[in-house]
Amino acid sequence: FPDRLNCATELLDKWIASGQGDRLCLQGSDGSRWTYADLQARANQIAHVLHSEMGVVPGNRVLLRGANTPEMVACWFAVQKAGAVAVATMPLLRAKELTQVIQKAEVSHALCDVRLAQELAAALPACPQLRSVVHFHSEASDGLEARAAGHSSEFSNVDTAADDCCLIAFTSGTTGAPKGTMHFHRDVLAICRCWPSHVLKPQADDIFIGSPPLAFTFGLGGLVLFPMSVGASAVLLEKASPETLLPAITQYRATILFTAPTSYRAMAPSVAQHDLSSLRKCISAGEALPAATRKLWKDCSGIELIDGIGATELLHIFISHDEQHAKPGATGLPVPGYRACILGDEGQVLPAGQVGRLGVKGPTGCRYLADARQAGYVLNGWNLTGDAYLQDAEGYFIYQARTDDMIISGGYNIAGPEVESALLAHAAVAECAVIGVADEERGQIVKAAVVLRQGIEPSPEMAKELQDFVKASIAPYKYPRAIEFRASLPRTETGKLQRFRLRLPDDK
Ligand code: 3SK
Repeated sequence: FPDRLNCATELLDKWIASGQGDRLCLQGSDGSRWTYADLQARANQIAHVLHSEMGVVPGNRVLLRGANTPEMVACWFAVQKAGAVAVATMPLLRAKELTQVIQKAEVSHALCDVRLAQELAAALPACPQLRSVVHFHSEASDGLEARAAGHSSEFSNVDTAADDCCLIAFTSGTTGAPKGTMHFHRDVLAICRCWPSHVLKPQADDIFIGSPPLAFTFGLGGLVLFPMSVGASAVLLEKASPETLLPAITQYRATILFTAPTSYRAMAPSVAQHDLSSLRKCISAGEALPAATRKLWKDCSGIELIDGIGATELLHIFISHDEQHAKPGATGLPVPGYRACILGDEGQVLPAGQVGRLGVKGPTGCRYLADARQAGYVLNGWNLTGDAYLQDAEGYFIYQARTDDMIISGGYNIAGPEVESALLAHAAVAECAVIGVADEERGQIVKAAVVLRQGIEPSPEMAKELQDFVKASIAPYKYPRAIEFRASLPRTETGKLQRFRLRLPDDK
């Protein structure tokens, strides 16, 4: 990349400059349809508001708080154009969590959907550094829409450096205090050239749709950056769930779907009731894809899932496969541009077949904002994602567990996700999570938290049936000696399972 680079110029302005501004870019749940020229004009007006009314200067951190809407995307590009740093937050965050983010990122300005204003207002007394908040989707005379209307739809983008920070994405991970990961303008463009170019291979007439929030870099890439990098369009659903996604695919004739394994599993039984003939690619990421879920989706929809593992620290997906190279149980191969290996306890590279810590290197990588945990994430230049993997003889990477999800029971190492995959193959199981719990005799025993499909009642007989089912499909010593039936499982805002919460005494 050249030394001077602004990602808004490359992803948005270039389409208008090349005479393609009237291509469809975004569709919103409210029926709105934005062309690339509409998005540029709106982002330019908002950039003026940021610069001349709110006093934003290059390098300021601007909090963005909103659901997946075209206006939210316009705000994101306006921040880039103004040379500031976007700090997008999950819509569900509460005042306490917003306070942590604002303080940690030293946020000075905010653009907030008026429907989510309450929690931000509650955070303000503890955040004196946040000087100016403007609401969007607002009819107020001092709302963003009214302010933007008074400004030109032309804006000269700030001349940023390729390695100026342009976004800070927060990850709560599955444990611990939130960490801010810093990414540069060149990182945003690098992820568009790696996984989409080599694995997804989108076309200009593709219509992207999906569930991840734009504040999660999985959603930012999948629903904004990747479609815009090829001049395609995206449907932004404010309330995406397994129930709303299927009819939306039919309604918008969507061609590329981004969502998580749990969502594919929940949607699969209803696929036949919907016209999904437009759909050509389905991407699963956000957590490990169980082989049973891959098979179920293929059986019900006829479409082979494209699996991938990414990380907020690395911005997007770094190991994946296309439909022709899918291998049940394997996440895939390093995405061109990235390298991956399996590391032993001393940091040595392990041979094929051995389980160790996944290490990744590439054009993007972990830069925590003022956080001592940086030292634990990067070893000899390898980003340690916190996943235990093995590589098979063909070089495929096969997920074992999060490094802290290994269960040691009676001297055996048992990977919780393997037991989960075995349970998920049973038709009665909607979702499950497997953890190790302390046991005097065996050190730990395998315990499964199970959510049954609607209409199936928990009972001791059902627990026994599930235990026998697991014993019949994987080594019997791995079967869950304890089963707890639950109505739901604890998850992060990005949908990741929080197994640690199942280990807390009172989590229900
Ligand atoms: O797999 C993930 O969790 C992820 C995180 C950030 C960006 C993309 C992905 C798939």
